[in-house]
Amino acid sequence: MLGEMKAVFSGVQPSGNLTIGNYLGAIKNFGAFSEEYKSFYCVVDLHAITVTQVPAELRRRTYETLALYIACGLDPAKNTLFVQSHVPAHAELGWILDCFTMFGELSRMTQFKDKSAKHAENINAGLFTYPALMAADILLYQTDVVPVGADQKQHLELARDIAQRFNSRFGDVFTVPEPYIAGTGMKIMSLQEPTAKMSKSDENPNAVVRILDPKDDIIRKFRRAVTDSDTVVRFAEGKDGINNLMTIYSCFTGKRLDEIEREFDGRGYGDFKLAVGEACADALAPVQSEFARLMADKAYLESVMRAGAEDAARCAARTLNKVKKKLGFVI
Ligand code: AQP
Repeated sequence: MLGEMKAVFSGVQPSGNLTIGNYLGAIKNFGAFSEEYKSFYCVVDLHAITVTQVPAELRRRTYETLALYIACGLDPAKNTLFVQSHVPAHAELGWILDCFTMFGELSRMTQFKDKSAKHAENINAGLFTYPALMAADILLYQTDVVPVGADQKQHLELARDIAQRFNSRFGDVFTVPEPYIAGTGMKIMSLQEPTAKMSKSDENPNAVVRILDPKDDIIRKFRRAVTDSDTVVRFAEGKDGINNLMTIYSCFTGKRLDEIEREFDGRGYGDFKLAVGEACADALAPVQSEFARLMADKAYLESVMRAGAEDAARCAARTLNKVKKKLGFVI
């Protein structure tokens, strides 16, 4: 709780062009909290540099991610939208929480194992301690709810453990956050390797549908999606490709899985893939046009990020001061 209100926090890394996994698993669900929660949505650029970034691209994607937040329906008047590095309290509490996070806990994080396998040349300390910084992001705002995709569940459990560990030593300093993982949108898989998560940094362009992809590309990528040798549109074990496409179709149309099975009964995969592509492109079209309008007005985006950072810094300072006092720092 932040004062009288419940708080929600989430973030997206500006580490690539955002995918429909980021959209369905995270951003699309953020707006639901705006009315009743004090809402903080952050572009987490400090997290992005755990992997090598090209500076000009990181800068561009930071603006783009903020513009996408707004284009996806987050009204800056009702949501605090900001850039992580604009609020130094994140890095400061991140360091403090490093000292309350165990080496063994961090070693068990599957994202660390996956990313260090993928970036063997750059297994840096930040990649390892990423979950402690993520805990700081969340705990600074006395967050009650964190809307995330299922891939972030393990990090969120660690944030809860860190909060409880700190609270049990120093009293009730942090709200212990709960994850909010949206129904079928929880984990969108790669279109080319449907047992692996769809990731914005995937190098295979056909594996990933991006929020800003033109309609023709979206349709083409779904047409090429890996399925199976069966011909029935049915959600079942061993049909990872079809299960993923059904999940995506369900998220974009609101149809249940059994309704989808009935709709495509007796029709081939070709028809189904085209329908998924069209539903996806149609749903993203208004987001894309709003995004283009916003990106043409950098001054507006800068005013949003400045106001957001001021508000976030004010709220974060209250928690950080409390933490410092508890630790015995002279403030
Ligand atoms: N495939 C996915 N399905 C559902 N949710 C997803 N999210 C990411 N991919 C999927 C959710 O999007 C939010 C922001 O993710 P992030 O930017 O913090 O980083 P990530 O989880 O590491 O996402 P990527 O796309 O895989 O980025 P890269 O390639 O840079 O590592 C989170 O809530 C996440 O759960």
